[in-house]
Amino acid sequence: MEFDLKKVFDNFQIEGQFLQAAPYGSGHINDTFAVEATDKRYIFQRINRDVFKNPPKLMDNIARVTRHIHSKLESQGAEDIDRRVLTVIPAGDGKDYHIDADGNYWRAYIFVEKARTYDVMENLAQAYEAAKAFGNFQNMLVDLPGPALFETIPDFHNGSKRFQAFENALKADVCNRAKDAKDEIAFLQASGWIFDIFPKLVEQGGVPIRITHNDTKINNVMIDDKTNEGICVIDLDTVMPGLALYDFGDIMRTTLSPSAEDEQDLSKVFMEMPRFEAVLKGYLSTAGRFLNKAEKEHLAFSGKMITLTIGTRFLTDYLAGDTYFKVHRDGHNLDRCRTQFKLVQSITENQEQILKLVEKYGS
Ligand code: ADP
Ligand code: GN1
Ligand code: MG
Repeated sequence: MEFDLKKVFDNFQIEGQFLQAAPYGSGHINDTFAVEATDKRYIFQRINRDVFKNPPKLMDNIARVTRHIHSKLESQGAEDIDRRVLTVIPAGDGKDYHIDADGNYWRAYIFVEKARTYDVMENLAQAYEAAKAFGNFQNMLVDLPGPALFETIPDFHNGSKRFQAFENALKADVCNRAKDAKDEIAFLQASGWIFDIFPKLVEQGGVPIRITHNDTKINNVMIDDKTNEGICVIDLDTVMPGLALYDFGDIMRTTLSPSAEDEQDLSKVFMEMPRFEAVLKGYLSTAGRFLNKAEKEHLAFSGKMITLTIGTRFLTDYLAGDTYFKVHRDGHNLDRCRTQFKLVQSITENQEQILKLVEKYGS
């Protein structure tokens, strides 16, 4: 789909003049563009309406969260604040978004310069810093005033519902693809029992609902080019009530293996213990301030849980005909599912050692 970015740009309160725009990044959900203007660079995003049903409320969440972090950083005397938290640019009418003539919802952020995102962590220091940044992000939102944030995607990490959606997609098998995913289907069907564990912990009162990011994939944190610091947490569409455990689980999912999420050679997909140690230490260095005992104890299990859940979503989308995640080749979602399930197996094989490290650093 082609968009007139200059026209979109002109609907935002930006002093500079539009120069050029190009598609940017490797996110699976929104349409993202880097826009160069005469004053500075911006990120423009067309919000995915199939995924996010209520963009105004979503943008209200993001405005509240970014303003809160902004004022916190200000009171701490932090420098470079617009590289440390996303800055939402208001549209001409003062709203946090602009609706174009075709009904598309657009938003604009200041481009976080001299930093980048990585789909795969290049070294342990980056892994540590990224995990630390996500923990810090949660920590800064512990005292967000006002009513609960809007749930932008209901039941986002509800594994039982994700499993149910998989079963429905399998039954319908609209693209006749189940025959190509027999092993993955069998693996998942044997693992369905896992999904009840975290919701039960919440029900029993041990694990609290907090304000969490809910999409702590490693390419959702910008790493400073010079210092390697996790300078800015981005992709705030799913910041809403959730479990800290899911956030740590997704950090594990996207850092433990040296391979890409869509690696086709599964022999390259396995967890490396030093990577786990780095993210555990990084996350606890900030989140350790507010996590309770039950949360800390269950960190060890969170990676397996979320990796299975995301694998389930990839498999479901493959069976349903690739309607949710952006795909760039045939079988892309199945490839992604396979890496997730392979990683689940690898985590399971290393569970004892994982538990030992959690006991060492988390108690
Ligand atoms: P999606 O929801 O599709 O994953 P993201 O919000 O994560 O979209 O953005 C996609 C990519 O665009 C990110 O991984 C990052 O590389 C880049 N990006 C997003 N926001 C900014 C920003 N403010 N400054 C610089 N790069 C950004
Ligand atoms: C999506 O938006 P992005 O690419 O950072 C997805 C996550 C998945 C992830 C898998 C809103 O994240 O839940 O874990 O893909 N985001 C949404 O790579 O569904
Ligand atoms: Mg993203």
